[in-house]
Amino acid sequence: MARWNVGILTSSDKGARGEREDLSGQVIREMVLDVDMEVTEYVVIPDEFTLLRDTLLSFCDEKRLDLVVTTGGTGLAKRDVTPEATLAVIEREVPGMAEAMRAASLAKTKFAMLSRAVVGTRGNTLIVNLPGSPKGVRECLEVLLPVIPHALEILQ
Ligand code: MTE
Ligand code: CU1
Repeated sequence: MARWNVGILTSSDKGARGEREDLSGQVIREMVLDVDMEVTEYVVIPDEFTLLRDTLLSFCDEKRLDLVVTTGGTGLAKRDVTPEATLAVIEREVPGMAEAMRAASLAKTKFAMLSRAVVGTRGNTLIVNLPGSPKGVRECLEVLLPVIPHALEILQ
């Protein structure tokens, strides 16, 4: 059994309608496996604030996951509301983690400055927003994953 339980929340209107395969969710699944984590919850839902917020609440308070990784909905499109839903449920922000992934991403693409991704904690759960593209997910998780097990240990 893996040490940490992870939930993946993909925020995508097209994905929820079955019009787009969730490659970003797959990248998250593969990458967390390497650091003693197991994906026990996985959903693809449309970019709706209430749905996102309630799913995050359920992942934290009912499923009691150690880590929730979201992908998508962090940009400037009118329907991008993942950061707002995350801010509605977290108790404390972890700005350094969001800053670190933005800084590292900025070295690869100028468009990284357009992600409004938030990282924070609710109870014993760490919530991490990632951008929507598989490339963005990979580049951001590469930065955060080496630090996340230590973060989770402190959070217990
Ligand atoms: N970060 C990394 N590391 N790599 C990327 O390719 N894409 C950016 C940015 N962050 C990107 C990235 C782009 S183009 C956008 S619009 C924003 O994330 C927001 O993406 P989202 O709306 O899919 O969450
Ligand atoms: Cu973009």
